[in-house]
Amino acid sequence: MTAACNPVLPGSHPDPSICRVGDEFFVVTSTFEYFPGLPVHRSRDLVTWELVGHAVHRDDQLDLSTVPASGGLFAPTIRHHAGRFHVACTLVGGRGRQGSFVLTATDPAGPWSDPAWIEDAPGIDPSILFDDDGRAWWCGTRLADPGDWPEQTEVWVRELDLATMSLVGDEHVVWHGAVEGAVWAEGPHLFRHAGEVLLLASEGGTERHHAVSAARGASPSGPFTGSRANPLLTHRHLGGDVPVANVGHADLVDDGRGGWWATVLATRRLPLDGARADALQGRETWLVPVVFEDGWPVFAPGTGRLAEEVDVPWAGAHAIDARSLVDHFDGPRSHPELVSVRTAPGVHRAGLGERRGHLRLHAVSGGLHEPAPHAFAGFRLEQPVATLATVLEAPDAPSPGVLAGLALRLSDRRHLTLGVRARAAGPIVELLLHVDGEDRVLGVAEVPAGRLGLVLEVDGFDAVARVEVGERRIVVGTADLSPLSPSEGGGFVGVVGGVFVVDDTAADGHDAAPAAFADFDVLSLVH
Ligand code: 6LW
Repeated sequence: MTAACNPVLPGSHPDPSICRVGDEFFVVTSTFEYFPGLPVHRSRDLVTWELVGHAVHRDDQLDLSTVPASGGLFAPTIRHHAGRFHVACTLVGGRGRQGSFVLTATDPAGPWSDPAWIEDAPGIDPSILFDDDGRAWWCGTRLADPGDWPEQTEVWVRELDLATMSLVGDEHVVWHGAVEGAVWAEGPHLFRHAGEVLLLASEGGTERHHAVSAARGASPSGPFTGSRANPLLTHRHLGGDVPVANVGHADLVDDGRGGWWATVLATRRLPLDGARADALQGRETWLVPVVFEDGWPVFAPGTGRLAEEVDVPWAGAHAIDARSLVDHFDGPRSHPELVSVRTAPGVHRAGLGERRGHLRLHAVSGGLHEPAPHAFAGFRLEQPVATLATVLEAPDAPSPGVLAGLALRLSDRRHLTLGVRARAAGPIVELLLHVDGEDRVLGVAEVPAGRLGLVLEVDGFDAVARVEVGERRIVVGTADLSPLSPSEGGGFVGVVGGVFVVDDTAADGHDAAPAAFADFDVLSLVH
């Protein structure tokens, strides 16, 4: 088939930005508190995509250790200029350095540079236009001060001096959104097209009212005139009972064959109690065909809606299956898709060498509810139906404060754990749902010490938790996962499923001496 299957980057891959270099396309997405950050995916045909690297792949590039959940690395932009990839992004929150910066690399697989911090660049969602005349222009969005209404933001533009990586010349506020009263004008990108400058920006907020609009002007610094067809792409008028919603944050690329494409973020919606809620995957990356008419982009021509299959006429035939992600922890490096929560030196990678074939996680926090680095390694939940599994040893000796096992994590405030706890009376496996400061016990099973399999079977908003002891399969409990839906639990990130260990006798923070550890034989996420 030659159709791209949407979402082209399933699982939590929000705020996509795309560029083309020769016959290869590159997409970068936002990652918030997760490390490594800012994955770069590559495709030759827009149909099959592979992860080639992360723009944030070293602990010393940026300090994520104290960023809040859904803080950290916000919407990035990727562009290629003078032989180098440039990723512009913003680090939000935490006690380390914040603000906007640029990372560069000649090879998207890395190494990526240290950040070049851009002074006097308030706000978020930076983007760079490398203009035809050799000049470069920076644009971003920030809260309007004073705004005429709350949540009003403004898109601003300044020239970027590439030699010094600093902003020069006058600042130009060019856009507040297409409609009077628009909130959260954001995700701006400037393009040179047919001799004019095209401004693409989203508005309405990243949830139900998300929408993409366009404006045109003679110069990157404006003034810009909006399209009379704005918003050019949205699902907000379709109501909540739709399989795909929250459509926005578009970036554009020409395919070098006369065609145009956009990447956007969108959320799948699944039935819940007679209505729908956002799927656990959160905001994902979708591909949308684009044509230009009278100088304006037309998104999803003929329908104006995102489609699950998008025909790419020049792509070869491919079969695309839902992927399984498996790490047996026996290679020299961990699986490239494996992510950890906040940068925690030595936590998620030190384990590999200590016992070949195992991932050893040292507890660094007392609980996954803490806004701290966690001893956690997981994969994005890419599809609504998935099985997450691991194997570990239930210890003989009691260690009541220590819990180790599987977690489905939406945020610090919302997660499900299936964990082993070693008490004096023998080990137990507990199924716990943590919601806003409260642990709900959904099931407990007594198990013998020794090797155990832990399994979480997820189907939409339902989960079944099992423990496997030899040939025995014991159901520990079932869970309603709807509190982990991003539309219920909030935030910018979808659910990540992985292994973890916590020790509530451990001091907070990653400088503490490791109090406890757990060895995991495998982590598998079968979709
Ligand atoms: C991002 C902004 C947004 O910076 O949400 O959807 C913010 N839009 O553009 C976090 O993803």
